[in-house]
Amino acid sequence: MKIDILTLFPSMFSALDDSIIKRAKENGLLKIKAIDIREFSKDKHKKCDDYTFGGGAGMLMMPQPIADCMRSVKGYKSAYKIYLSPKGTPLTQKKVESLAKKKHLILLCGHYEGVDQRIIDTYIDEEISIGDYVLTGGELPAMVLIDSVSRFVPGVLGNDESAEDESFSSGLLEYPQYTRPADFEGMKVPEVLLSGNHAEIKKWREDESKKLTKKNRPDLLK
Ligand code: 4FV
Repeated sequence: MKIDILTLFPSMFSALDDSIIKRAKENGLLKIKAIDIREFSKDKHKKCDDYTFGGGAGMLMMPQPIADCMRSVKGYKSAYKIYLSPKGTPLTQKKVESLAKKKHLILLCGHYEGVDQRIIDTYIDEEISIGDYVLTGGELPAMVLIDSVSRFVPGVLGNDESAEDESFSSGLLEYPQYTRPADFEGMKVPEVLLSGNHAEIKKWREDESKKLTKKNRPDLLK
């Protein structure tokens, strides 16, 4: 999968240069590139933001640097172009799995109050939000999207890591999990998990998932 990121802060994406994503980049499974929008500003001072028409607090990212940056990306017309914004559709595991089937994603990261609407109307296929709160920029949401989508790109997760049987894969929250030692500071692992009785274990896990989902995410049960 090819992922191009349009951002005013390309250095933030060094956070992806570790662990699973780093390995996937080295194996050529992921081609991730952060492109500095400011390099495309035609303003003599490389200005990329300006006041909003109609007044109102805050600045907005100007259309020209973003448009030229977008058009500089090879194959931008056929890529699936996403703007990370609190006004977008929620990023869910279902959405993540559908995005993981795309060959080429372009992610636009906003700053200040956001970007000029004409960029969204002209280039963006979908606005996506990672949650109902306001951040200082779209970079962290872009990294959240890249990390979650990468897990579904074949070969990115080794066989000891699995995207199956986890929270949301069954529409429920995942059951509690334990590893050695069976007795940690007097706290014991539930007997059923040591029983080897897979039917019993499966039942216990389903019950625990339902219980936890009812407690933390009753909306998922509806
Ligand atoms: C956001 C979110 C988010 C809004 C103003 C960037 C900020 C600034 N993006 N999910 N929540 N973006 O808060 O995706 O431009």
